[in-house]
Amino acid sequence: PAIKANLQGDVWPGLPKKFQSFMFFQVKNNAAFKSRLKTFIPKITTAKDACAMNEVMKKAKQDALKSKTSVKLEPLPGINISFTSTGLEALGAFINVNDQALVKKDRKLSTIFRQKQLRGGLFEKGMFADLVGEGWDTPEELRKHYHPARENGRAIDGVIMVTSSIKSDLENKISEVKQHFLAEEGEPLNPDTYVVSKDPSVEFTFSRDGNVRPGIHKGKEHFGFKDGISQPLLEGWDEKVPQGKEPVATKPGMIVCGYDGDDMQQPAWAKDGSFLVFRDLQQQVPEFEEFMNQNAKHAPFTKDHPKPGEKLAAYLMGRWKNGTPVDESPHDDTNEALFESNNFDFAPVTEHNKCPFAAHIRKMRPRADLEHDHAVIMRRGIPYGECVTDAELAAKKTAEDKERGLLFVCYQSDIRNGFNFLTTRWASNHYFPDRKTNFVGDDGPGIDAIVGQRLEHHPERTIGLPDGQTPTKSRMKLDSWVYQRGGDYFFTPSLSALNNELTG
Ligand code: N7H
Repeated sequence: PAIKANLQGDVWPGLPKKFQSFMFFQVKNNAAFKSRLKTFIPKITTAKDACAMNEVMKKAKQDALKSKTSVKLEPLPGINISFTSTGLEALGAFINVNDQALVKKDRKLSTIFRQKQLRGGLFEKGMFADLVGEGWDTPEELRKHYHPARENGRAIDGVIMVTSSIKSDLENKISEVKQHFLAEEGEPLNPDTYVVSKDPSVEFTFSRDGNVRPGIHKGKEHFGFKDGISQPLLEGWDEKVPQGKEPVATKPGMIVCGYDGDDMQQPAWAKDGSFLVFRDLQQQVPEFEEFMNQNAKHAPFTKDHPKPGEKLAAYLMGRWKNGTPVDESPHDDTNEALFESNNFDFAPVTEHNKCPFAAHIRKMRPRADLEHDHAVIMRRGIPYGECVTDAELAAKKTAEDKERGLLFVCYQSDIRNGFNFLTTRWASNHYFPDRKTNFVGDDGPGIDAIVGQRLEHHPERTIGLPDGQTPTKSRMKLDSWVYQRGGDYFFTPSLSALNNELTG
């Protein structure tokens, strides 16, 4: 099948969304789930549908510009579905290769299962075993919602993502999804009055809701930075973007299974699928602001700057809050032409006089720091929670009853070489980007201030800051403002795999 009709739309080109609900589920009755899933497939939003929806949005924006009115909001609802390894197991399409009893019982069967098995051990392990197992995450946090201790292992079998530009429309879609999987067979479609089956196919165990921030905060995450500026452009899939907004192109196989750039040699049914990582990341906004205001005076580059706290925040991020790259404009964020610029690569990469080596965007996409991109992700997250209040800012502390952050989502063809690599080998590793020797002391460029995590034997959380000297003498001790609250590893199959291997 043509790629666009076979790929789920959130992977690429992305679903337009103002509101998004992540409905996590456990499979309760394998056979019922399989048959309900079969009839659910036509409701899934493909890449082709998403391209058409993006065109509608583009046109609405153009019309609004022409007629000088506000953009007419269309609901443009989207639905995608992804599974953990236990979810695929429930559909009989994945088997735990560590199931030695089965391997012994039927060698032939186990060979068939092995051929069907998705390669990439982290998917099978899940986020809890991976990140708690290695000591990065604390079990208490992950257990709260996502991994309540369950005798028989993993707590989540899959997630249905529902998106829309209009809240009431999102709510209707959620009810439709629930009815589809929960109602007695043959119930007429009426999400308000259906009778829940005595033996439902799944249980929706919990959900997480995100929304694009309203008004002037639109497009900005909770710390106030413009987000969604830089994404890998897939070679041959994405149109070329205008000069000055051009990130390094990426082989489609880095993101979507079965294409040039995917070395995983997955079974044929994985083609046009992608691995999804979901991570619930809480942000402490007043604490972040307070740190910047207090510590800006110790930064080497804030003298005489009108907004010292903002400048320090920009250096930790690699972009100013309005998107201006520090590499292109280290002292000033007023040139509108740079607000969404991707026209930089940190070269010359041995000099440390503009963007810090360990700034968030540099750690996460090192551009010229590496000879070629070898770990790339497609980000599709959405903020959650209320905006920070004036009272919290005045108190310099997140209120006890408030939680806000990012429902982080990314896609890749290999979790180890994507999310896991970026988090553990780059963000949390003080010595990356490597081959930077011009520091005083041995602690390298430093930790990613936003998402770097620390193991006990690691150096304390510090970052090297450009100070006009070689070697750099200035290091700043950092706090943490982003806390993991749980998540998991999923696979987002193609429409043909859903139709054949998973429900056939
Ligand atoms: Fe990051 N932020 O708003 O503070 N991120 N990020 N991220 N991030 C980026 O360029 C943020 C997180 C990447 O191509 C921007 O579009 C926050 C994780 C990558 O130049 C901003 C959180 C991971 C890029 C933020 C968070 C990444 C990127 C600049 C958590 C991966 C693109 C906007 C709460 C494991 C780099 C832009 C490039 C950019 C923020 C998490 C990765 C503003 C708040 C967990 C690859």
